[in-house]
Amino acid sequence: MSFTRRQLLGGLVGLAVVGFGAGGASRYWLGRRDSPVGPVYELIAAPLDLELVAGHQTPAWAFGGTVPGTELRVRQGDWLRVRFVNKLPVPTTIHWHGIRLPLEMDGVPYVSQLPVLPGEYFDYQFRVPDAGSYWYHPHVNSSEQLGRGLVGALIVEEREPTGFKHERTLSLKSWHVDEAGAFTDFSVPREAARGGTAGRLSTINGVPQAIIDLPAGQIVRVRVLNLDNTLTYRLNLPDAEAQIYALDGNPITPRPLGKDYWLGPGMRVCLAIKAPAAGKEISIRNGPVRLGTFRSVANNEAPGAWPRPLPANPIAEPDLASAETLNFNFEWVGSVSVNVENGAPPSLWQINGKAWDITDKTCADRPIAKLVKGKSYIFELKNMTQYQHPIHLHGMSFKVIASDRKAIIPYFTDTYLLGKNERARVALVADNPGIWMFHCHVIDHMETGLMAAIEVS
Ligand SMILES: [Cu+2]
Repeated sequence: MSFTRRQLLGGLVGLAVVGFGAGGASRYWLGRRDSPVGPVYELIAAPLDLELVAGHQTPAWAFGGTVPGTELRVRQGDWLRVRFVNKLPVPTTIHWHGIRLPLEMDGVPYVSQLPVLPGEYFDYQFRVPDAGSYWYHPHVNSSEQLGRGLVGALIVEEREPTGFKHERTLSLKSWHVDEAGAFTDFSVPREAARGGTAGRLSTINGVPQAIIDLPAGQIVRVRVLNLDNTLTYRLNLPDAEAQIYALDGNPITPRPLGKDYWLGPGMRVCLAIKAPAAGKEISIRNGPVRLGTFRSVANNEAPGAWPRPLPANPIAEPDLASAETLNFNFEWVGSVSVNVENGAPPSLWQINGKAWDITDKTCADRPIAKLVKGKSYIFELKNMTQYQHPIHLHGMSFKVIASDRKAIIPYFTDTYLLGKNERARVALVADNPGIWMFHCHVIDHMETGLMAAIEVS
């Protein structure tokens, strides 16, 4: 590493973390609101009473006054500039899931930046290299903060027209609420030791059983984002004409959606759907359970054509012949009683024999692997548990190349859903220096050990 944490934090304190009370906050503003190189957003996180259950209020937390949060849009290659204002009663950060960006913009507390305290703001500014569907969320007390609604879509538009004339974003999230809209526990140790604590009320864009209109006869780009803490959605659209155009932001050669697509927490799938005749409906389902409905609405346009494949993102191709192989074993070490008395989360999961402790600010000082900048690596991912884990890497995308469970058509992603007892191989070029979180995106698993840091220098 070319810096120590102390220097990093010292630099940031002076540079960008500025309390409102400091006076003249605007003089710290680095961008312009009419910036020619990309949009400038002011994004406020604040409490929001929400009617998820009819007739009842749920004390949610929200980005920009909505759940999911304000949909941020920026064009590929441009700068995204977000002044993030914390009006919550707790410290927080924003992590930009799937975006390849500099470490100091990555939103990991005590690694990228200090937590943004109540009443403070932080300016996030970075260039977005890849088009696709991404999302943003805190990386602090994630069970509660994501659980209360702090999730939102970040859409990076292609620089040239793609041929899609219509587009929808569907953010999936299930809420930990009871029949009266009150929050239930976001994390229960005995559930964290299994598949994770599931919410009970499924929503699309914050609405239970949402109805989404589509223009009849048109091909619609439908971005489906799993912003849930826990659930893997077995996404299916019975009888729909649907093609997959991109996985987790990165284009693939279009192929039919098929019977169902397993969309783990944090993952995204970009579909093209041919809307049926006016008045017809398509169920949006998780396995056999209906989450919502597409409804076709009459329109005057000529019938749409299937667009060509989306253009590839500029991700470096790993050199498999020279790549060094690193093994990562994901293990269950459940002992639910540990630590529960003192309020700390139990330690239930490990990567290569090490459990991450979210209460220990020094964990990132002990990276589980050190990669040489510019070199290619193959990660051999071995799931030694009976539960599936959506394995996510910050800062870099990787190419999925093999699995012992299914045929893989190699593709780039930031999150791979590693099945029960599955072994998979992914490859990458370590081209982004920093200390990057490598973790399961079942939030319960991440907060009870299944996280590590990988250093690139
Ligand atoms: Cu997991």
